[in-house]
Amino acid sequence: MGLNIVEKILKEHLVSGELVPGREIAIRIDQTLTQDATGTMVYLQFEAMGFQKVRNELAVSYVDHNTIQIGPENADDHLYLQSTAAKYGAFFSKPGNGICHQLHLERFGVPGKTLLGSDSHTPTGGGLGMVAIGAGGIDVAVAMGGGAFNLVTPKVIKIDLKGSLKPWVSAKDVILKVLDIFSTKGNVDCVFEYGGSGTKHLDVPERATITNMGAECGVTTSIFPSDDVTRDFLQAQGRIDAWREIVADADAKYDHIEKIDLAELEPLAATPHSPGNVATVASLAGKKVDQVLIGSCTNSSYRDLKTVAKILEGKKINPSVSLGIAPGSRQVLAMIAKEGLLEVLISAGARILENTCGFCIGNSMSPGTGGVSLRTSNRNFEGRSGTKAAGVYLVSPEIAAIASLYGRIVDPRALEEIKYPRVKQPRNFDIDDSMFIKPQENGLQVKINRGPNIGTVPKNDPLPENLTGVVTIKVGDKITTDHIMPAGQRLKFRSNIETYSKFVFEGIDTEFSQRAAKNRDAGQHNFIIAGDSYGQGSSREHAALCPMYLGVKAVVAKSFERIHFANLINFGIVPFKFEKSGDCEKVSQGDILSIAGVRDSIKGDGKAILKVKSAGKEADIPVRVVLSERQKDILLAGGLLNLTVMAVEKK
Ligand code: MIC
Ligand code: SF4
Repeated sequence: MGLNIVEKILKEHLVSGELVPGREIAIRIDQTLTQDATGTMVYLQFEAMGFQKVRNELAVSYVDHNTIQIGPENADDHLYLQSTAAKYGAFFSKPGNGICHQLHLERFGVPGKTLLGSDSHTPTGGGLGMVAIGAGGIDVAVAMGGGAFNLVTPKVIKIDLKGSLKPWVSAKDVILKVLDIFSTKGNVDCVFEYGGSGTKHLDVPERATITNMGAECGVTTSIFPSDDVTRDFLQAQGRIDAWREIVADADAKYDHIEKIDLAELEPLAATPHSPGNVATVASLAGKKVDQVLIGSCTNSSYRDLKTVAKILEGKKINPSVSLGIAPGSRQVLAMIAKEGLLEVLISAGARILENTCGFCIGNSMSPGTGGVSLRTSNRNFEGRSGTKAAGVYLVSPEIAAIASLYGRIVDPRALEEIKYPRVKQPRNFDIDDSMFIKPQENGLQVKINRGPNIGTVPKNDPLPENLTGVVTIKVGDKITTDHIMPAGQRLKFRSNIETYSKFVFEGIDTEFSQRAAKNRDAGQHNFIIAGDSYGQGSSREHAALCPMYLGVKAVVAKSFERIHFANLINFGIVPFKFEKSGDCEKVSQGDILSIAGVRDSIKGDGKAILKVKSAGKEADIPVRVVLSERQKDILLAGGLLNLTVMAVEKK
């Protein structure tokens, strides 16, 4: 029987288990990437687990999230990361080099390889035909130590593309269409595999825009074939040797096939406050816009910025708009500078921003109160921009550029005064790898630079026999890890769990952290009750690590998203699901809860009874957590760190 692309690559990397959808497998990880906001914890855990050297083929430590450097914290992190990369054998990408996903695509990605990254947009590498997966930091630390990565064998959904995009419609509209079809929930343990005759009309950066934002659907990853288009990209990056063809067999099987005719798509936007709220640009036309931001790992390639420059050429932006542009990498910035396009952007009135995550993670360029911000990034969760009372719309670079000229949303297909600039991939990209620092030969002698912002990894106790405590918070559906663990102005505390944990759920309930710490200190366990799709969005393991530090022992939800589910287990928090989702309504914040014999239930089939007590209310609610044997061991040990340290000590 023929194989699809995902099966081919997983088969080549299988360490244990069977490739049967729904079953847990372990795969070998060739490449890893980390970024500074999650990376400090990755390296702290790598050290705490007793690893001496990076053992996978390639590890790259990028600095792209925290580059604002107000106060010493960010710089402390950078120095720590530079010294750990040198000591343990990773490449170090200096701040200013660019955004991890764009850089990895340009300089390191290899078709057919596996890539594990401590960032949810790692699937950007799927644009090059890699199985590229986002994970919690500790899973990446294990992979860097040579360990396998465990995942549920995904169902493979084929997205069959035909035709080609019309003027003013671009890759962003393809993925917004996919989000419109599949939404942001219910796609856990699936992969989108793109195929069909339409793929040959999308270049690698366009494919990467599409695979990048598959993360918003909650799929494990997204992937394109490695074909002539891939070869041309690698050739233009001076890396033709990295190319190999990987296409699906003609008789490959899929769990589902979704057909999209590229020629039928129109410009789309995601409206506040979810990437899944998709509307046509035509239906939003006329909406006044205050801010336009172009960049992020989704849409900051040479193609994107050149398109924007061609639209703005010879024109001035609308006086009421603030336009910010952040190139994805130094390569992109250098190329648009050399070709005079940077000058075009500057004279149009754009603010040129550093080539980092910047505005996307809310640590700069927050819009004004009540403002409307049009962005080419991938997430528009409430408050992520740094302004809760702002509306963020996600659009293509084309729609963003046009809006910056008119001061409102415009469907450009009807415009006669501006011709659509179709930008082609250059024959050769500019190559200058001088901001990558290679692993050092005598690395082990390097002294680690541990400034005061570099904390330690908090310890957890093994899971107790019984859980008793209170519902410290009850939240609704689609709670993102941005809700749980805000980034933006709090981002600089990522390496310091004691301080960072003061901000857990800050945007929803400013007193959560104090309440939880008080319960913990009184010997009570904290419970979180949640609705559907708990833990959407980023991979930040801090959304499990900080609650663990505050004494949270269980989250009981209607359903969970993949990375966060794994992170909760990795930090010894039991992710129970309601057996009947309607039971969620029977539990309220402040209720007294208990689960007797939780260790036995974990050892067995994961079924347990959640006893609820509060004034005038008593209920026994069936809950369950379905776990692999490996996950059971992790939870019983109180987390992956405890388990790995135990295993290393035994050796
Ligand atoms: C994001 O886009 O939310 C981030 C910031 O890149 C996160 C990682 C983090 O929180 O550091 C992600 O996507 O995983
Ligand atoms: Fe950075 Fe934004 Fe991409 Fe996350 S989504 S890696 S914050 S650019």
